[in-house]
Amino acid sequence: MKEQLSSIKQSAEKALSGAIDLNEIENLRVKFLGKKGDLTSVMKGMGKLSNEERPIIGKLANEVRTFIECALDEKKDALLKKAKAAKLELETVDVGLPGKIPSTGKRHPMTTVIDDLNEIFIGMGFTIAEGPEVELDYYNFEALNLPPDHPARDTQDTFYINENTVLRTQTSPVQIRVMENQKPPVRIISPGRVYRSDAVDATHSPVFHQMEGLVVDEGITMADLKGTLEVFIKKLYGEDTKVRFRPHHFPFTEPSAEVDISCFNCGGEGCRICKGEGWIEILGCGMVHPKVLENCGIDPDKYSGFAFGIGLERVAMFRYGIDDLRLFYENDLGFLKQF
Ligand code: 2U9
Repeated sequence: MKEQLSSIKQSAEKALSGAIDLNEIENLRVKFLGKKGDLTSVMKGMGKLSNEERPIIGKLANEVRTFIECALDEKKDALLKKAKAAKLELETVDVGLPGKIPSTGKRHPMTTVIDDLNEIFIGMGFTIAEGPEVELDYYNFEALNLPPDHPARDTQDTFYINENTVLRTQTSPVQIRVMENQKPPVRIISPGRVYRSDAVDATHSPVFHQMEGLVVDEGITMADLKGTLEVFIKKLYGEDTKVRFRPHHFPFTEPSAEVDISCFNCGGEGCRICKGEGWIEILGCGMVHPKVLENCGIDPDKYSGFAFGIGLERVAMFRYGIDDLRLFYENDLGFLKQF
């Protein structure tokens, strides 16, 4: 039995020295010390020993058990330490390596244009007003002097949510809502997304951006309209820019005008950008129609106002030399990274 015990000790020692992972250690623990293990089966035979031999073999068996237990623990510790060292080695940070530059993105050219225009008007005492893009027919059309069968509704055909609800075709409904809730003086701009039922091409899109402005107070005249827009235009296109007001018609303003600026490319000589005209149309405007004021509960005999609207894609296209509107909405990083 002595030989058996010493052979178990030796083979445990040998097996442990070759063990490479914790799984193997656990298997060896079962093999040597488990209920059906080598040592247990030897000890089961101790009953057959003489009274003299039993304590000697018992002591020896205990020593072998303790030896194997210690060896298992030591090997387990050594393997754990080795694994930890390998993990640390793997996770070492080389502080000398160049850092990764995070991709921060850029502002969309449309956002830049809106921010610039906001800033100009805020500097002139305007505040920014916002409102819903899904709008009641009443606010988008009727309150603006466009009853259901008005022919001008054709040029502002939009998307209907239901009979009374549309995607707004201009930001004017924002101003109607402000006037309903606020007594004059009113001095607001409303930038935002608007919708029209247009097919997509280089100069049309069913969704685009515009900014409208509205001033209502006692004694507001066409001179205020012209002065305000001239200051705005010169701030945006430079002090030398000439401004021209051409009579026009809008249902919500009377009188109405379209505004041209001298071509920023050729200074008025005529070129490819202004199509030889020397002038470029940039916005529409007029004195708020008395009926529109009345619709908002504002007395047109006491108050008057002016309004204007400017398409922002056109401003951005001229500023950045972009000839296709679709580029603004395609999310092509190659395009967007240029701004
Ligand atoms: C109220 C009363 C009147 C806003 C105005 C225009 C003229 C205009 C176009 C410019 C290019 C739309 O984006 S575009 O296609 N807009 O020409 N807009 S007057 O008039 C208002 C607004 C609100 C209460």
